[in-house]
Amino acid sequence: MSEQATQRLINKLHALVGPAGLLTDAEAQAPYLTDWLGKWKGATPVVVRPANTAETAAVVRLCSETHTPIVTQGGNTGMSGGATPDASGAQVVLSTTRMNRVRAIDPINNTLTVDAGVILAHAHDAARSVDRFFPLSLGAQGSCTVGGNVATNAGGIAVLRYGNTRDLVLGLEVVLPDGRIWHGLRGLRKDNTGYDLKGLFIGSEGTLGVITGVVLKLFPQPTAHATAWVGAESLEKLVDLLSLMRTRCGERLTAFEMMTAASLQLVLDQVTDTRAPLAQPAPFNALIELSDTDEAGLRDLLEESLGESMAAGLTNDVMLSASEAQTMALWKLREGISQAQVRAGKAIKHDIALPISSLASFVAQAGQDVLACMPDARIVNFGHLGDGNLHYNVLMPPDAGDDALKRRTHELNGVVHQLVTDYGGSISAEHGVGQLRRDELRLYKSPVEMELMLRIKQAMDPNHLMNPGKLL
Ligand code: FAD
Ligand code: 2HG
Ligand code: ZN
Repeated sequence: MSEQATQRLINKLHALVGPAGLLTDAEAQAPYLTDWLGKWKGATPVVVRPANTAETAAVVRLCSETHTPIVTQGGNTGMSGGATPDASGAQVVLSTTRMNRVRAIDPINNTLTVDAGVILAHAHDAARSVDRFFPLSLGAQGSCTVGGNVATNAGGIAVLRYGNTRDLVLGLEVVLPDGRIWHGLRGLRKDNTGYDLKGLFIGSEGTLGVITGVVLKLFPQPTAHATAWVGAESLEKLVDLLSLMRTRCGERLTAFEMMTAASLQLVLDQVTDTRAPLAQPAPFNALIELSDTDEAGLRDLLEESLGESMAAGLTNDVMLSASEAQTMALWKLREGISQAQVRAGKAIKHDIALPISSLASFVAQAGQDVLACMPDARIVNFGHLGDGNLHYNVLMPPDAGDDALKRRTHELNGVVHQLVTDYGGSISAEHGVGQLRRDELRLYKSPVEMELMLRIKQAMDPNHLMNPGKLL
Protein backbone atom coordinates (compact mmCIF):
# COMPACT_ATOMS: atom_id res chain seq x y z
CA MET A 1 0.00 0.00 0.00
CA SER A 2 1.39 3.46 -0.90
CA GLU A 3 1.96 5.99 1.86
CA GLN A 4 -0.95 8.15 0.63
CA ALA A 5 -3.30 5.16 0.43
CA THR A 6 -2.31 4.16 3.97
CA GLN A 7 -2.95 7.68 5.25
CA ARG A 8 -6.33 7.80 3.48
CA LEU A 9 -7.27 4.46 5.10
CA ILE A 10 -6.20 5.69 8.54
CA ASN A 11 -8.21 8.91 8.11
CA LYS A 12 -11.33 6.96 7.16
CA LEU A 13 -10.85 4.53 10.06
CA HIS A 14 -10.41 7.51 12.37
CA ALA A 15 -13.78 8.81 11.24
CA LEU A 16 -15.35 5.42 12.06
CA VAL A 17 -13.82 4.57 15.45
CA GLY A 18 -12.35 7.83 16.77
CA PRO A 19 -8.88 8.32 18.29
CA ALA A 20 -9.42 5.78 21.12
CA GLY A 21 -9.96 3.07 18.51
CA LEU A 22 -6.73 3.53 16.55
CA LEU A 23 -3.09 2.73 17.28
CA THR A 24 -0.57 4.03 14.76
CA ASP A 25 2.39 4.62 17.03
CA ALA A 26 5.08 1.88 16.84
CA GLU A 27 5.40 1.53 20.61
CA ALA A 28 1.65 1.21 21.15
CA GLN A 29 1.37 -1.30 18.29
CA ALA A 30 4.26 -3.51 19.44
CA PRO A 31 2.29 -5.91 21.71
CA TYR A 32 -0.12 -6.62 18.82
CA LEU A 33 2.67 -7.52 16.40
CA THR A 34 4.13 -10.54 18.13
CA ASP A 35 2.62 -13.56 19.85
CA TRP A 36 2.79 -14.96 23.40
CA LEU A 37 5.63 -17.32 22.50
CA GLY A 38 7.58 -14.57 20.73
CA LYS A 39 7.80 -16.89 17.72
CA TRP A 40 6.14 -14.72 15.06
CA LYS A 41 6.63 -11.03 14.29
CA GLY A 42 4.66 -8.90 11.87
CA ALA A 43 3.92 -5.34 10.78
CA THR A 44 0.75 -3.31 10.29
CA PRO A 45 -0.21 0.18 9.14
CA VAL A 46 -2.75 0.41 11.96
CA VAL A 47 -4.26 -1.48 14.88
CA VAL A 48 -7.97 -0.72 14.94
CA ARG A 49 -9.98 -1.34 18.10
CA PRO A 50 -13.71 -0.93 17.44
CA ALA A 51 -15.91 -0.41 20.51
CA ASN A 52 -18.93 -2.39 19.32
CA THR A 53 -20.47 -4.49 16.55
CA ALA A 54 -21.63 -1.51 14.48
CA GLU A 55 -18.11 -0.03 14.46
CA THR A 56 -16.65 -3.47 13.60
CA ALA A 57 -19.07 -3.79 10.68
CA ALA A 58 -18.13 -0.32 9.41
CA VAL A 59 -14.40 -1.12 9.66
CA VAL A 60 -14.77 -4.45 7.86
CA ARG A 61 -16.91 -2.82 5.13
CA LEU A 62 -14.24 -0.17 4.58
CA CYS A 63 -11.52 -2.84 4.43
CA SER A 64 -13.60 -4.81 1.94
CA GLU A 65 -14.07 -1.73 -0.28
CA THR A 66 -10.35 -0.88 -0.16
CA HIS A 67 -9.19 -4.53 -0.50
CA THR A 68 -7.38 -4.31 2.83
CA PRO A 69 -6.66 -7.62 4.57
CA ILE A 70 -7.70 -7.98 8.23
CA VAL A 71 -6.09 -10.00 11.03
CA THR A 72 -8.55 -10.31 13.92
CA GLN A 73 -6.93 -10.51 17.33
CA GLY A 74 -8.42 -11.23 20.76
CA GLY A 75 -6.20 -11.73 23.81
CA ASN A 76 -3.22 -12.71 21.62
CA THR A 77 -2.51 -15.86 23.65
CA GLY A 78 -2.79 -18.25 20.69
CA MET A 79 0.04 -20.72 20.14
CA SER A 80 -0.11 -21.11 16.34
CA GLY A 81 0.64 -17.59 15.11
CA GLY A 82 -2.97 -17.09 14.00
CA ALA A 83 -3.33 -13.55 15.38
CA THR A 84 -0.03 -12.09 14.15
CA PRO A 85 -0.03 -10.13 10.86
CA ASP A 86 2.55 -10.98 8.22
CA ALA A 87 5.66 -8.86 7.61
CA SER A 88 4.30 -7.05 4.52
CA GLY A 89 2.84 -4.19 6.55
CA ALA A 90 -0.35 -4.38 4.49
CA GLN A 91 -2.60 -6.23 6.99
CA VAL A 92 -4.74 -4.24 9.42
CA VAL A 93 -4.95 -5.73 12.93
CA LEU A 94 -8.52 -5.64 14.27
CA SER A 95 -8.38 -6.03 18.04
CA THR A 96 -11.60 -6.99 19.85
CA THR A 97 -10.37 -6.00 23.31
CA ARG A 98 -12.57 -2.88 23.58
CA MET A 99 -15.67 -5.00 22.99
CA ASN A 100 -15.85 -6.30 26.53
CA ARG A 101 -19.44 -6.02 27.73
CA VAL A 102 -21.46 -8.76 29.30
CA ARG A 103 -24.68 -8.33 27.34
CA ALA A 104 -27.12 -10.60 29.19
CA ILE A 105 -27.26 -13.38 31.78
CA ASP A 106 -30.24 -15.72 31.93
CA PRO A 107 -29.95 -18.20 34.82
CA ILE A 108 -33.29 -19.80 33.88
CA ASN A 109 -32.22 -20.48 30.30
CA ASN A 110 -28.67 -21.13 31.56
CA THR A 111 -27.09 -18.76 29.05
CA LEU A 112 -24.58 -15.94 29.14
CA THR A 113 -24.33 -13.51 26.21
CA VAL A 114 -21.07 -11.60 25.88
CA ASP A 115 -19.14 -9.39 23.51
CA ALA A 116 -16.38 -11.39 21.82
CA GLY A 117 -13.65 -9.37 23.54
CA VAL A 118 -14.72 -10.38 27.05
CA ILE A 119 -11.82 -12.05 28.88
CA LEU A 120 -12.59 -15.69 29.67
CA ALA A 121 -12.04 -15.20 33.43
CA HIS A 122 -14.60 -12.36 33.35
CA ALA A 123 -17.12 -14.70 31.74
CA HIS A 124 -16.48 -17.08 34.67
CA ASP A 125 -17.14 -14.22 37.12
CA ALA A 126 -20.35 -13.24 35.33
CA ALA A 127 -21.66 -16.81 35.48
CA ARG A 128 -20.72 -17.10 39.16
CA SER A 129 -22.62 -13.88 39.92
CA VAL A 130 -25.88 -15.76 39.20
CA ASP A 131 -24.72 -19.00 40.84
CA ARG A 132 -23.94 -20.63 37.50
CA PHE A 133 -20.76 -22.06 35.99
CA PHE A 134 -19.03 -21.58 32.64
CA PRO A 135 -16.63 -24.53 32.41
CA LEU A 136 -14.08 -23.64 29.71
CA SER A 137 -10.82 -23.43 31.64
CA LEU A 138 -7.26 -22.90 30.42
CA GLY A 139 -3.96 -21.51 31.62
CA ALA A 140 -4.44 -18.30 29.61
CA GLN A 141 -7.94 -17.56 30.97
CA GLY A 142 -6.82 -14.29 32.58
CA SER A 143 -6.05 -12.79 29.14
CA CYS A 144 -7.62 -14.86 26.33
CA THR A 145 -11.01 -13.71 25.01
CA VAL A 146 -14.24 -15.60 24.47
CA GLY A 147 -14.11 -14.67 20.76
CA GLY A 148 -10.59 -16.13 20.54
CA ASN A 149 -11.77 -19.27 22.32
CA VAL A 150 -14.56 -19.68 19.78
CA ALA A 151 -12.30 -18.88 16.82
CA THR A 152 -9.80 -21.55 17.93
CA ASN A 153 -12.37 -23.97 19.39
CA ALA A 154 -10.25 -23.98 22.55
CA GLY A 155 -10.05 -27.08 24.73
CA GLY A 156 -8.33 -26.88 28.11
CA ILE A 157 -8.65 -28.88 31.29
CA ALA A 158 -12.39 -29.58 31.57
CA VAL A 159 -13.11 -31.03 28.11
CA LEU A 160 -13.36 -34.51 29.62
CA ARG A 161 -16.52 -33.45 31.48
CA TYR A 162 -17.95 -30.50 29.49
CA GLY A 163 -16.52 -30.73 25.95
CA ASN A 164 -14.61 -28.25 23.78
CA THR A 165 -15.71 -24.66 23.15
CA ARG A 166 -17.82 -26.00 20.26
CA ASP A 167 -19.98 -27.82 22.79
CA LEU A 168 -20.41 -24.69 24.91
CA VAL A 169 -21.63 -22.21 22.28
CA LEU A 170 -25.33 -21.78 21.48
CA GLY A 171 -25.25 -18.68 19.32
CA LEU A 172 -22.96 -16.23 17.54
CA GLU A 173 -23.02 -12.75 16.07
CA VAL A 174 -20.51 -12.35 13.25
CA VAL A 175 -19.42 -9.52 10.98
CA LEU A 176 -19.05 -11.12 7.56
CA PRO A 177 -16.17 -10.27 5.19
CA ASP A 178 -18.32 -7.75 3.25
CA GLY A 179 -19.34 -5.92 6.45
CA ARG A 180 -22.83 -7.39 6.83
CA ILE A 181 -23.80 -8.69 10.26
CA TRP A 182 -25.08 -12.23 10.80
CA HIS A 183 -27.38 -12.07 13.83
CA GLY A 184 -27.19 -15.61 15.18
CA LEU A 185 -27.26 -14.87 18.91
CA ARG A 186 -29.81 -17.56 19.73
CA GLY A 187 -29.94 -19.23 23.12
CA LEU A 188 -31.55 -22.44 21.89
CA ARG A 189 -30.61 -26.03 22.65
CA LYS A 190 -32.56 -27.26 19.66
CA ASP A 191 -32.66 -25.53 16.27
CA ASN A 192 -32.78 -27.69 13.15
CA THR A 193 -33.40 -24.97 10.59
CA GLY A 194 -30.75 -26.04 8.12
CA TYR A 195 -26.96 -25.97 8.02
CA ASP A 196 -25.13 -25.30 11.28
CA LEU A 197 -23.77 -21.85 10.35
CA LYS A 198 -22.36 -21.15 13.79
CA GLY A 199 -20.43 -24.42 13.57
CA LEU A 200 -18.60 -23.01 10.53
CA PHE A 201 -17.24 -20.06 12.48
CA ILE A 202 -16.19 -22.14 15.49
CA GLY A 203 -12.54 -23.03 14.87
CA SER A 204 -12.34 -20.85 11.73
CA GLU A 205 -9.44 -18.80 13.19
CA GLY A 206 -10.54 -15.43 11.84
CA THR A 207 -10.65 -16.64 8.22
CA LEU A 208 -14.42 -16.37 7.68
CA GLY A 209 -15.46 -13.27 9.63
CA VAL A 210 -15.11 -11.36 12.89
CA ILE A 211 -17.04 -12.89 15.79
CA THR A 212 -18.52 -10.00 17.81
CA GLY A 213 -20.98 -11.69 20.18
CA VAL A 214 -21.38 -15.15 21.72
CA VAL A 215 -24.15 -16.97 23.63
CA LEU A 216 -22.52 -19.42 26.04
CA LYS A 217 -24.06 -22.41 27.82
CA LEU A 218 -24.05 -22.28 31.61
CA PHE A 219 -24.07 -25.16 34.09
CA PRO A 220 -24.81 -25.61 37.80
CA GLN A 221 -21.93 -24.27 39.88
CA PRO A 222 -19.92 -27.17 41.33
CA THR A 223 -19.37 -26.35 44.98
CA ALA A 224 -17.32 -29.38 45.94
CA HIS A 225 -13.94 -30.47 44.60
CA ALA A 226 -11.64 -33.36 45.42
CA THR A 227 -8.15 -33.36 43.95
CA ALA A 228 -5.26 -35.84 43.89
CA TRP A 229 -1.81 -36.22 42.39
CA VAL A 230 -0.80 -39.75 41.46
CA GLY A 231 2.40 -41.35 40.22
CA ALA A 232 2.53 -44.33 37.85
CA GLU A 233 5.31 -46.46 36.41
CA SER A 234 4.01 -46.40 32.86
CA LEU A 235 1.58 -44.60 30.59
CA GLU A 236 -0.33 -47.89 30.11
CA LYS A 237 -1.08 -47.87 33.82
CA LEU A 238 -2.18 -44.24 33.77
CA VAL A 239 -4.55 -44.94 30.86
CA ASP A 240 -5.99 -47.90 32.80
CA LEU A 241 -6.38 -45.61 35.80
CA LEU A 242 -8.29 -43.12 33.64
CA SER A 243 -10.62 -45.92 32.60
CA LEU A 244 -11.10 -47.04 36.20
CA MET A 245 -11.81 -43.47 37.34
CA ARG A 246 -14.40 -42.95 34.59
CA THR A 247 -16.15 -46.18 35.51
CA ARG A 248 -16.13 -45.41 39.24
CA CYS A 249 -16.77 -41.64 39.17
CA GLY A 250 -18.80 -41.07 35.98
CA GLU A 251 -19.60 -37.43 35.30
CA ARG A 252 -17.89 -36.34 38.49
CA LEU A 253 -14.49 -36.91 36.87
CA THR A 254 -13.71 -33.37 35.67
CA ALA A 255 -9.99 -33.35 34.89
CA PHE A 256 -7.34 -35.96 34.22
CA GLU A 257 -4.11 -34.20 33.30
CA MET A 258 -0.83 -36.03 32.62
CA MET A 259 2.77 -34.96 32.89
CA THR A 260 5.97 -36.96 32.59
CA ALA A 261 8.77 -36.72 35.15
CA ALA A 262 10.74 -34.49 32.73
CA SER A 263 7.78 -32.06 32.36
CA LEU A 264 7.33 -31.84 36.11
CA GLN A 265 11.07 -31.35 36.67
CA LEU A 266 11.06 -28.47 34.19
CA VAL A 267 8.48 -26.62 36.29
CA LEU A 268 10.31 -27.40 39.53
CA ASP A 269 13.52 -26.02 37.98
CA GLN A 270 12.03 -22.94 36.31
CA VAL A 271 9.07 -21.77 38.38
CA THR A 272 9.70 -20.42 41.85
CA ASP A 273 7.63 -21.48 44.83
CA THR A 274 6.90 -24.99 43.53
CA ARG A 275 7.75 -28.34 45.12
CA ALA A 276 7.40 -31.96 44.10
CA PRO A 277 4.10 -33.43 45.30
CA LEU A 278 5.39 -37.00 45.76
CA ALA A 279 8.34 -38.15 47.89
CA GLN A 280 9.66 -40.34 45.04
CA PRO A 281 9.56 -39.00 41.46
CA ALA A 282 7.32 -41.09 39.20
CA PRO A 283 7.90 -41.52 35.43
CA PHE A 284 4.26 -40.54 34.75
CA ASN A 285 2.04 -38.29 36.87
CA ALA A 286 -1.63 -37.40 36.79
CA LEU A 287 -3.53 -34.55 38.35
CA ILE A 288 -7.08 -35.76 38.89
CA GLU A 289 -10.08 -33.69 39.89
CA LEU A 290 -13.61 -34.68 40.80
CA SER A 291 -16.30 -32.04 41.19
CA ASP A 292 -19.98 -31.94 42.03
CA THR A 293 -22.73 -29.69 43.29
CA ASP A 294 -22.92 -31.86 46.39
CA GLU A 295 -19.96 -32.54 48.70
CA ALA A 296 -21.44 -35.75 50.07
CA GLY A 297 -19.11 -38.65 49.46
CA LEU A 298 -16.92 -36.88 46.87
CA ARG A 299 -13.64 -37.20 48.76
CA ASP A 300 -14.50 -40.74 49.82
CA LEU A 301 -15.17 -41.63 46.20
CA LEU A 302 -11.76 -40.29 45.15
CA GLU A 303 -10.03 -42.05 48.05
CA GLU A 304 -11.77 -45.38 47.40
CA SER A 305 -11.14 -45.26 43.64
CA LEU A 306 -7.47 -44.49 44.13
CA GLY A 307 -7.24 -47.19 46.83
CA GLU A 308 -8.62 -49.62 44.27
CA SER A 309 -6.10 -48.44 41.69
CA MET A 310 -3.22 -49.01 44.13
CA ALA A 311 -4.48 -52.50 44.94
CA ALA A 312 -4.62 -53.20 41.19
CA GLY A 313 -1.02 -52.00 40.84
CA LEU A 314 -1.94 -49.06 38.56
CA THR A 315 -0.47 -46.40 40.83
CA ASN A 316 2.33 -46.59 43.32
CA ASP A 317 2.00 -43.22 45.00
CA VAL A 318 -0.97 -40.98 45.71
CA MET A 319 -1.27 -37.55 47.29
CA LEU A 320 -4.76 -36.36 48.15
CA SER A 321 -5.09 -32.63 48.48
CA ALA A 322 -6.10 -31.63 51.99
CA SER A 323 -6.84 -27.94 51.38
CA GLU A 324 -7.64 -25.37 48.73
CA ALA A 325 -4.08 -24.04 49.02
CA GLN A 326 -2.69 -27.50 48.29
CA THR A 327 -5.02 -27.89 45.31
CA MET A 328 -3.85 -24.56 43.94
CA ALA A 329 -0.22 -25.62 44.39
CA LEU A 330 -0.89 -28.81 42.41
CA TRP A 331 -2.56 -26.89 39.60
CA LYS A 332 0.36 -24.44 39.58
CA LEU A 333 2.63 -27.35 38.71
CA ARG A 334 0.43 -28.35 35.79
CA GLU A 335 -0.29 -24.86 34.49
CA GLY A 336 3.33 -23.78 34.90
CA ILE A 337 4.67 -26.03 32.14
CA SER A 338 4.19 -23.62 29.21
CA GLN A 339 5.96 -20.79 31.02
CA ALA A 340 8.74 -23.14 32.18
CA GLN A 341 9.31 -24.27 28.58
CA VAL A 342 9.64 -20.68 27.39
CA ARG A 343 12.26 -20.07 30.09
CA ALA A 344 14.12 -23.28 29.26
CA GLY A 345 14.68 -22.34 25.60
CA LYS A 346 13.32 -23.07 22.16
CA ALA A 347 10.77 -25.86 21.86
CA ILE A 348 9.38 -27.71 18.88
CA LYS A 349 5.73 -28.07 19.83
CA HIS A 350 3.25 -30.75 18.83
CA ASP A 351 -0.38 -30.34 19.88
CA ILE A 352 -1.73 -33.75 18.95
CA ALA A 353 -4.77 -35.93 19.60
CA LEU A 354 -4.94 -39.72 19.52
CA PRO A 355 -7.46 -42.38 20.42
CA ILE A 356 -6.95 -42.82 24.18
CA SER A 357 -6.49 -46.56 23.66
CA SER A 358 -3.45 -45.87 21.41
CA LEU A 359 -1.71 -43.29 23.60
CA ALA A 360 0.74 -45.59 25.38
CA SER A 361 1.81 -47.41 22.25
CA PHE A 362 2.16 -44.09 20.37
CA VAL A 363 4.32 -42.54 23.09
CA ALA A 364 6.62 -45.58 23.24
CA GLN A 365 7.14 -45.52 19.47
CA ALA A 366 7.42 -41.72 19.23
CA GLY A 367 10.11 -41.70 21.94
CA GLN A 368 12.24 -44.11 19.90
CA ASP A 369 11.66 -42.27 16.61
CA VAL A 370 12.38 -38.82 18.05
CA LEU A 371 15.59 -39.92 19.76
CA ALA A 372 16.73 -41.71 16.61
CA CYS A 373 16.26 -38.43 14.71
CA MET A 374 17.64 -36.16 17.44
CA PRO A 375 19.62 -38.00 20.17
CA ASP A 376 20.01 -34.88 22.35
CA ALA A 377 16.24 -34.16 22.35
CA ARG A 378 14.54 -33.42 25.69
CA ILE A 379 10.97 -34.59 25.34
CA VAL A 380 8.46 -32.59 27.38
CA ASN A 381 5.32 -34.66 27.09
CA PHE A 382 2.21 -33.60 28.99
CA GLY A 383 -1.40 -32.80 28.35
CA HIS A 384 -5.05 -33.56 28.66
CA LEU A 385 -4.89 -37.36 28.91
CA GLY A 386 -8.64 -37.61 29.48
CA ASP A 387 -9.16 -36.17 25.96
CA GLY A 388 -6.30 -38.06 24.28
CA ASN A 389 -4.58 -34.68 23.73
CA LEU A 390 -0.81 -34.59 24.23
CA HIS A 391 1.48 -31.58 24.13
CA TYR A 392 4.37 -33.62 22.79
CA ASN A 393 7.03 -30.92 22.86
CA VAL A 394 10.74 -31.25 22.21
CA LEU A 395 13.19 -28.86 23.81
CA MET A 396 16.22 -27.88 21.76
CA PRO A 397 19.71 -27.77 23.26
CA PRO A 398 20.33 -24.22 24.61
CA ASP A 399 23.08 -23.50 22.06
CA ALA A 400 20.97 -24.43 19.01
CA GLY A 401 20.86 -21.63 16.43
CA ASP A 402 17.94 -20.61 14.21
CA ASP A 403 19.09 -22.71 11.24
CA ALA A 404 19.37 -25.85 13.37
CA LEU A 405 15.94 -25.13 14.84
CA LYS A 406 14.41 -24.77 11.39
CA ARG A 407 15.97 -27.97 10.05
CA ARG A 408 15.16 -30.01 13.13
CA THR A 409 11.60 -28.66 13.32
CA HIS A 410 11.01 -29.86 9.78
CA GLU A 411 12.50 -33.30 10.50
CA LEU A 412 10.78 -33.79 13.84
CA ASN A 413 7.38 -32.59 12.64
CA GLY A 414 7.62 -35.14 9.84
CA VAL A 415 8.47 -37.95 12.27
CA VAL A 416 5.88 -37.08 14.93
CA HIS A 417 3.02 -36.14 12.64
CA GLN A 418 3.42 -39.15 10.35
CA LEU A 419 3.23 -41.39 13.40
CA VAL A 420 0.18 -39.47 14.67
CA THR A 421 -1.49 -40.04 11.31
CA ASP A 422 -0.56 -43.74 11.31
CA TYR A 423 -2.31 -44.03 14.67
CA GLY A 424 -5.45 -42.27 13.36
CA GLY A 425 -4.75 -39.03 15.26
CA SER A 426 -4.86 -35.28 14.60
CA ILE A 427 -1.86 -32.97 14.14
CA SER A 428 -3.81 -30.00 15.56
CA ALA A 429 -5.86 -30.87 18.63
CA GLU A 430 -6.77 -27.63 20.40
CA HIS A 431 -4.45 -24.69 19.56
CA GLY A 432 -5.49 -24.25 15.95
CA VAL A 433 -3.61 -24.34 12.65
CA GLY A 434 -2.67 -20.65 12.27
CA GLN A 435 0.67 -20.20 10.52
CA LEU A 436 2.27 -23.04 12.45
CA ARG A 437 0.54 -25.97 10.78
CA ARG A 438 -0.78 -24.33 7.60
CA ASP A 439 1.62 -25.98 5.18
CA GLU A 440 1.48 -29.35 6.91
CA LEU A 441 -2.32 -29.42 6.95
CA ARG A 442 -2.58 -30.35 3.29
CA LEU A 443 -0.19 -33.29 3.84
CA TYR A 444 -2.42 -34.85 6.47
CA LYS A 445 -5.96 -33.92 5.42
CA SER A 446 -7.53 -35.66 2.46
CA PRO A 447 -7.86 -33.80 -0.88
CA VAL A 448 -11.65 -33.97 -0.44
CA GLU A 449 -11.49 -32.28 2.99
CA MET A 450 -9.10 -29.61 1.71
CA GLU A 451 -11.28 -28.92 -1.32
CA LEU A 452 -14.43 -28.55 0.80
CA MET A 453 -12.66 -26.13 3.14
CA LEU A 454 -11.29 -24.07 0.23
CA ARG A 455 -14.75 -23.90 -1.36
CA ILE A 456 -16.30 -22.67 1.87
CA LYS A 457 -13.57 -20.05 2.18
CA GLN A 458 -14.08 -18.98 -1.45
CA ALA A 459 -17.87 -18.71 -1.00
CA MET A 460 -17.67 -16.66 2.18
CA ASP A 461 -14.55 -14.58 1.62
CA PRO A 462 -14.02 -14.44 -2.17
CA ASN A 463 -11.42 -11.67 -1.93
CA HIS A 464 -9.40 -13.55 0.72
CA LEU A 465 -9.26 -10.57 3.08
CA MET A 466 -9.95 -12.35 6.37
CA ASN A 467 -6.72 -13.48 8.02
CA PRO A 468 -4.91 -14.41 4.79
CA GLY A 469 -2.00 -16.81 5.16
CA LYS A 470 -3.55 -18.59 8.13
CA LEU A 471 -5.18 -22.01 8.30
CA LEU A 472 -5.50 -22.50 4.51
P1 FAD B 1 -5.90 -14.83 19.83
O1 FAD B 1 -4.59 -15.45 20.18
O2 FAD B 1 -5.96 -13.37 19.83
O3 FAD B 1 -6.35 -15.37 18.39
C1 FAD B 1 -6.33 -16.74 18.09
C2 FAD B 1 -7.00 -16.97 16.72
O4 FAD B 1 -8.39 -16.62 16.78
C3 FAD B 1 -6.43 -16.12 15.60
O5 FAD B 1 -6.49 -16.85 14.40
C4 FAD B 1 -7.37 -14.93 15.52
O6 FAD B 1 -7.41 -14.36 14.23
C5 FAD B 1 -8.70 -15.56 15.87
N1 FAD B 1 -9.64 -14.67 16.57
C6 FAD B 1 -9.50 -14.12 17.81
N2 FAD B 1 -10.61 -13.43 18.14
C7 FAD B 1 -11.47 -13.54 17.09
C8 FAD B 1 -12.77 -13.04 16.83
N3 FAD B 1 -13.43 -12.31 17.72
N4 FAD B 1 -13.34 -13.33 15.64
C9 FAD B 1 -12.69 -14.09 14.73
N5 FAD B 1 -11.45 -14.58 14.92
C10 FAD B 1 -10.85 -14.32 16.09
N6 FAD B 1 -5.52 -23.42 24.32
C11 FAD B 1 -6.28 -24.51 24.53
O7 FAD B 1 -7.09 -24.86 23.68
N7 FAD B 1 -6.16 -25.23 25.68
C12 FAD B 1 -5.30 -24.91 26.67
O8 FAD B 1 -5.21 -25.59 27.69
C13 FAD B 1 -4.50 -23.73 26.48
N8 FAD B 1 -3.64 -23.33 27.43
C14 FAD B 1 -2.88 -22.23 27.23
C15 FAD B 1 -1.99 -21.83 28.22
C16 FAD B 1 -1.19 -20.71 28.03
C17 FAD B 1 -0.25 -20.29 29.13
C18 FAD B 1 -1.28 -19.98 26.82
C19 FAD B 1 -0.43 -18.76 26.58
C20 FAD B 1 -2.15 -20.37 25.83
C21 FAD B 1 -2.95 -21.49 26.01
N9 FAD B 1 -3.86 -21.92 25.03
C22 FAD B 1 -4.64 -23.02 25.25
C23 FAD B 1 -3.93 -21.20 23.72
C24 FAD B 1 -4.86 -19.97 23.70
O9 FAD B 1 -5.05 -19.43 24.97
C25 FAD B 1 -6.22 -20.30 23.09
O10 FAD B 1 -6.03 -20.67 21.74
C26 FAD B 1 -7.25 -19.17 23.15
O11 FAD B 1 -8.49 -19.67 22.73
C27 FAD B 1 -6.88 -17.97 22.29
O12 FAD B 1 -7.72 -16.87 22.62
P2 FAD B 1 -7.24 -15.37 22.31
O13 FAD B 1 -8.35 -14.44 22.64
O14 FAD B 1 -5.95 -15.09 22.97
O15 FAD B 1 -7.06 -15.44 20.74
C1 2HG C 1 -1.61 -26.48 28.10
O1 2HG C 1 -2.33 -27.48 28.07
C2 2HG C 1 -1.61 -25.55 26.92
O2 2HG C 1 -0.95 -26.18 29.10
C3 2HG C 1 -0.23 -25.17 26.42
O3 2HG C 1 -2.41 -26.04 25.90
C4 2HG C 1 0.58 -26.30 25.87
O4 2HG C 1 2.64 -25.04 25.99
C5 2HG C 1 2.01 -25.96 25.45
O5 2HG C 1 2.53 -26.67 24.57
ZN1 ZN D 1 -3.47 -27.86 26.38
